[in-house]
Formats: sequence, structure tokens, C-alpha cells
Amino acid sequence: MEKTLSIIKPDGVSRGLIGEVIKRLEKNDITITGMKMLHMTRTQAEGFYAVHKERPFFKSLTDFMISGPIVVMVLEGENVIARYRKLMGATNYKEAEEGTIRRDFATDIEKNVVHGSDSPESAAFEISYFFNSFEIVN
Ligand code: FUP
Repeated sequence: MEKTLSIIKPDGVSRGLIGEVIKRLEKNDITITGMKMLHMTRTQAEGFYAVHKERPFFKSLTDFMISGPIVVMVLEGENVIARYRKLMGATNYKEAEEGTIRRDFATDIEKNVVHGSDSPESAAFEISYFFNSFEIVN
């Protein structure tokens, strides 16, 4: 069974979209095996997005990600990395397919409501960034 990390970003939490995102996971047979709310420090956000540190949007992205609480979840299921990314939609909500979370709720390329790991390697890094083994159920 594959695992991935999901984040409901500060815009999703502040706009009351936690339930909406979770409803879509449950409807699509994606199992939640870990879940918590937290408010990242700048250091934590910079570490999480270290792969993007040379990108022009890094400062703005990390400022946004520490602007309020987030919900982090471990998701499990067959092919869940790709299945959850399909539910999220493209990074740029204007290019996201109809019916995806980002198409329905994102307000710009940065404030795009959700994050999902993009590979097994990043999923392993990202899950261990937020969860220890006692915080994931099986
Ligand atoms: P995704 O995997 O779809 O979340 O997208 P990326 O990992 O490429 O980007 C991570 C985050 O950086 C995006 F969710 C939003 C932000 N970003 C921008 O703000 N501008 C860009 O041009 C690209 C990404």
C-alpha cells in the first residue's frame, strides 16, 4: 500500500475547507492514517520546501505557509500519490481539471488550498518530516 503526505494549506483552513477536502478523500476511498493541525515556524517551512529554495517564489511561498495553521495528513491506498494529485488538480488552478480541489477552490497559483507529495521519495521525506511511527495508524 502506498502512502503520501497531504497538507490543507493556511487558505484552506481559514476558509473552512477542511471538511470539504476530507469529504473528497473519503468519497474516493483514500484512507487517512495520520492527521494533525499545526502552525509551522519559518525554519520548518523552509526545510519542508528546501527543494524550492532557489526558486523566485520561495520567500512568498514560505511566508504564506506560516501565515496560519495547516492540517497535515498521511494518506494510504493503492497508487495514492497519483490518485490524490488527480483530486488536487494542477498547481496552477487555471489549468486544473473541472471538479478538482484546486479548480473549485484555489484563488491563485500560491494559495492553492492543498499539497500532495509528487513521488515515493518525496512522500517518505515529507511524512517523516511531520509524523513519527506512533502517530500513523495501521
Ligand atoms: P505542487 O506539487 O502542485 O504543489 O507544485 P510545486 O511543488 O511545483 O510547487 C509547490 C508550491 O509552490 C505550489 F503549491 C505553489 C507554489 N508555486 C508558486 O507559488 N509559483 C509557481 O510558479 C510554482 C509553484
